[in-house]
Amino acid sequence: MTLKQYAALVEEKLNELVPEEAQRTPSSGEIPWLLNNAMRYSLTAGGKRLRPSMLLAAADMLGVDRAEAMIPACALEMIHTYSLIHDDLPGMDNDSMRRGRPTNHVVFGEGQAILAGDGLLSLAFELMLENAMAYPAKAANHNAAAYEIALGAGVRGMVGGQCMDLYCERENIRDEKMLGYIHENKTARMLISPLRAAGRLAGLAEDSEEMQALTGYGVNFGLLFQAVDDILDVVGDQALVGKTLGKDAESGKLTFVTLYGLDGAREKANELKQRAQSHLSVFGEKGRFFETLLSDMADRAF
Ligand code: GRG
Repeated sequence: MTLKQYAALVEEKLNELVPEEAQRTPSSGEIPWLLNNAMRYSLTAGGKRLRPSMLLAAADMLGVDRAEAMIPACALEMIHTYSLIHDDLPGMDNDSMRRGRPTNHVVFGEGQAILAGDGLLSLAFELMLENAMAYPAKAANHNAAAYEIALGAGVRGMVGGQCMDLYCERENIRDEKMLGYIHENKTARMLISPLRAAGRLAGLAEDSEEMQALTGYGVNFGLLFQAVDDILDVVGDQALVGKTLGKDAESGKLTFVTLYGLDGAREKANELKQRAQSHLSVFGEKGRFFETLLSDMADRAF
């Protein structure tokens, strides 16, 4: 299976989980149409579905039933979409384009956009807990998978990283160690958690060779993803990337490029690619999806 094929499965399930609703006064227990449609607006705006596809591909690689992995995968995409909606708000990155469309707050207003983000975040956990209850014999694995996703998304992960990112931008702090913390948490943790969540669904022990390899690949792939994002902000084509470019330099943001220069950032990207690659040997042929993903990601920076 390719990334496109996994993404198509995710797309179909997301459409089923959050279908378009007509305007009417909500009955108790229903999602109000406005909240539903604001969540759906960003959720179905055509992202790459990278995180859920990684979860499904890792689940396949580890022999987990794909039907069991589908809800954690979609939940991860909901959390990622919430983070994009909130990141684009005037109080954060203040952006008007995302996934090739006007941002959520431009269309629905700031208050509703905040709620659309809150809604996607809580719906993700509602669905994962419901899914865990649907597989009582494997509830421990499902809970552990949801725990990995909570860790990656939360105060010890993406939210923590975003907090320090905002702080450094406002205080004009440019320090390599802080940059490492921000990238690892704001970006990489949401790319590590799909792999670790799949490992948990498969019942892997923390100290197993596979879990360590999944984590090692995820850390390096996640940092590579950020390095590529930073490089594309300088040399990318806005129509292809689907968001406003050139903002990092304008805002004095701490990035791989502002810290190491363009050539230095490309060198780092190459190192990260090699390191991620080194963790795949344990999976042999079954790791092919992740090998291709790595090359495709790295190639975007050169
Ligand atoms: C608001 C808690 C909170 C966190 C925001 C999303 C985010 C964290 C910051 C956005 C800044 C940024 C560009 C980070 C780089 C990593 C990233 C999340 C890129 C976008 O992800 P893609 O390329 O997007 O997977 P699509 O649209 O394809 O899903």
